[in-house]
Amino acid sequence: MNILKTSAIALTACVMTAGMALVGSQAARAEDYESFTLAPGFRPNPVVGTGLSGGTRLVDCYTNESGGRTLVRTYVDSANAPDHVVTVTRPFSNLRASVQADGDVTLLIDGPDGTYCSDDVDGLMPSISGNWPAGTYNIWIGDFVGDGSGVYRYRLFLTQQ
Ligand SMILES: [Ca+2]
Repeated sequence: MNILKTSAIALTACVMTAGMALVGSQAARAEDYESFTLAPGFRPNPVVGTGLSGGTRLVDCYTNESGGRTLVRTYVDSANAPDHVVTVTRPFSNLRASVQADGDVTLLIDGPDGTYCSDDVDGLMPSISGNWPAGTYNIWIGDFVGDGSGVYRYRLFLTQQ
């Protein structure tokens, strides 16, 4: 009887936690925000980074995803705190950065040859592919909430194509 009661309470707590996740305040995990050093032929392919989207810094960036130049106003973490730092030691002819998350997220990449931005390529999920010169890339996963406590848990995939 007592065991049953305890289980019911534990289940209620789980449901409440899942509900609260929808309004943010998720906790980061030890494995989040990993940095990567990549060269063509890396294994495993893709490598996967994790973390929580968004931040309180509003960034204006532009995509060409809708057939024309489109402004994306997205919230990311501060300029000196990228979610992931990717060091490319030899250039890639075709590397893709893509994100999967539970909500509408964005992808911002500041690399040696410029700044790139993506919002909705695969549904609401962003993706940026092309040639990546050698150098250091700062990557932020943004959203449209502007809540610094971490809104959507995401997975970032870096895939050599
Ligand atoms: Ca999006």
